[in-house]
Amino acid sequence: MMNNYYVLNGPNLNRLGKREPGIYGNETLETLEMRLNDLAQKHGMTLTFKQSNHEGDLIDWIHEAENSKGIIINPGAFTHYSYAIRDAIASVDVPVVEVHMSNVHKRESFRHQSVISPVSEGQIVGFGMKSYELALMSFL
Ligand code: DHK
Repeated sequence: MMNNYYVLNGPNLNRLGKREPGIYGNETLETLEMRLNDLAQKHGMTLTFKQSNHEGDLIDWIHEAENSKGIIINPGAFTHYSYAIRDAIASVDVPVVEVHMSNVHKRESFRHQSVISPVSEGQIVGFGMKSYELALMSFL
């Protein structure tokens, strides 16, 4: 696949729609994937979607994405402390954009730190599902 990008979602993002709707909204992960597919199609991009609640799965998919054009990742709470995910990103030569639905800087102080940002092209936070669409657009 020539113009393929990975969209990786970490722990608890399978709960979108049910999980803390005041923070994460009412829409599901399936809706997010449909929205992103629509946008990708308009720009001749294809997407590979993955979600896991397990750190090792995310690491394996980062390695697997090494031949893709880019990775959009929301590592969930792993963002704040997973050196293993950070090192997996550093181990592949693929641009990575970190996204968060909520504005992590407005929330608890443990969410203010990202160990992922130093190995990412950029970080988009606070725009709900639009954070992912903006991340996809950053690859144009
Ligand atoms: C998602 C999570 O699961 C949290 O652990 C992060 C992020 C924030 C989000 O806003 O998408 O702290």
